[in-house]
Amino acid sequence: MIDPVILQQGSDWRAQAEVFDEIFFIFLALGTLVGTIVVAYTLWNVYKYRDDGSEPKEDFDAPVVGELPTGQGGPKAKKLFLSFGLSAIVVISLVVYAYGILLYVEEGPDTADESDIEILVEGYQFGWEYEYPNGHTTTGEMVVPADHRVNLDVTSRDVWHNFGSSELRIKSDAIPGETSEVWFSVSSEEVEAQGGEATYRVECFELCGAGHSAMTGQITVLPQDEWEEWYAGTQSENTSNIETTSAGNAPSVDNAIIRGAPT
Ligand SMILES: [Cu+2]
Repeated sequence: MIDPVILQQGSDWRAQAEVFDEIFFIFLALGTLVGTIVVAYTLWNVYKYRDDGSEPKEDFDAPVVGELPTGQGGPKAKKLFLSFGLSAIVVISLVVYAYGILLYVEEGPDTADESDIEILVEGYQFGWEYEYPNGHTTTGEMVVPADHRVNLDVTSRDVWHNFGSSELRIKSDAIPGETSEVWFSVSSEEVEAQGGEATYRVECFELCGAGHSAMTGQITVLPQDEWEEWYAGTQSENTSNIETTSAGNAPSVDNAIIRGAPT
């Protein structure tokens, strides 16, 4: 069903979590560096130009309120243009870098399309229903294979919801009558590291009613072969050990809350 060669390429993809962690680290590091320089330079000037009771030097060219401290091309002008220039370089580099890397987050890795898993996610008050390509549906728990790009088409049955998993760094509006797309991929190394089955908490990120806080779910990532076995079992009705429900048959609020409760 799925080409193992294509699967192998998948392990080189970068997960959104890695990308966002990198962006966070670079902004934190640069922010700390620039902040340290600015604060240190300020303190140094406070010390250097402190009032020590002596008479001011006559040739001291003090800044004047309401005037740019450019001097006449003197040392102050150099400082001004140096600080503007360095700031511009830092800011422009960050914009270009962040924009480029966020395009990857938006588009995702290039894949051979047949290896992608397409899942329809439908939010309802108060839970999540997932529909797989073969028409099988689960509620609460989404089961996907490792090393594949998983494309989610997110929509809602009733009011505005927002589907997301903090650990996977994915988040997408769930709006009635509209579909928003988001993708994710979990490597088999990560699945192994989590003991042969990786799980991620899913939450609703849009206040949608009384049961909003209980509107949780789970993404379970299985190794390729285990997932194929599970998926094959879903082809025939009700053979899966995952709770199933037919589309359009919305579970009651009470049931959803019980299911969403931590176990
Ligand atoms: Cu919701």
